[in-house]
Amino acid sequence: MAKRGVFVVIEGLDRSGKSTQSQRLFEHLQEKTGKARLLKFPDRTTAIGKMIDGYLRSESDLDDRAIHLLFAANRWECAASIERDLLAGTSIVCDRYAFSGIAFSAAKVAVSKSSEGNEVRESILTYEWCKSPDTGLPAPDMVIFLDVTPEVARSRGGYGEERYEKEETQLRVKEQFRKIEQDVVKNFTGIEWWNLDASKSLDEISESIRNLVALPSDGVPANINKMWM
Ligand code: NYM
Ligand code: MG
Repeated sequence: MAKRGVFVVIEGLDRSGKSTQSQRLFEHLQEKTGKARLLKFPDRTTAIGKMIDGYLRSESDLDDRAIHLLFAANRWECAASIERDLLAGTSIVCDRYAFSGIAFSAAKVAVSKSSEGNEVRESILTYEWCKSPDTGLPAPDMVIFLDVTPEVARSRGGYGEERYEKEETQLRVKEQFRKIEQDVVKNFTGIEWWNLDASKSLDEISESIRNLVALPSDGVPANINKMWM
């Protein structure tokens, strides 16, 4: 296995258990290798992150394209340090990344009424447009998607108060994640995509994640791929 760290992204809908599992994987890698870093996007602590936080809490309104670019900029703020740490042998666990960026933005729809009075939903941003601002970011070695049904999410206390935390939105976001998965599997062989059933117990999921991360199919390649390139 090459010396560089492994870059693992944990993705999923809201309430899928990403944050708990990211924390656990981070602790596991820290214990095993002594060199691990936990990241979370959006990183609400930076100046850009504070703008994102205000938007998510509906304290501010922003144009759909503007907020999409802010989410991407929030990742670019970290890009150089991610590369540096990976090359220095530190493994990175990241709670959401560019995949959430596409899924939540491409899922946005404008609702209008047809001449017959039916509700019509039209996408606001295209999939390709949503991809472009993240192009060139360091790409992870693997994405672990925690797959949760709306029923399970509801049984965990339902969604919160933030923007996007509605069942109708989450279903559309899930469709976008499926599209991203197909795109990754077909076109970006440097990124392994795994789906895990997130309705299982926390311990079962942690164990599956540890097994996946212990066995990247061919070890960690020395180079770092670029997102969507
Ligand atoms: N989100 C997250 C986006 O819309 N675009 C992005 O690029 C990222 C990283 O922000 N509903 C959305 C997904 C979530 C929300 O994330 C906040 P979290 O993990 O609940 O703090
Ligand atoms: Mg959330």
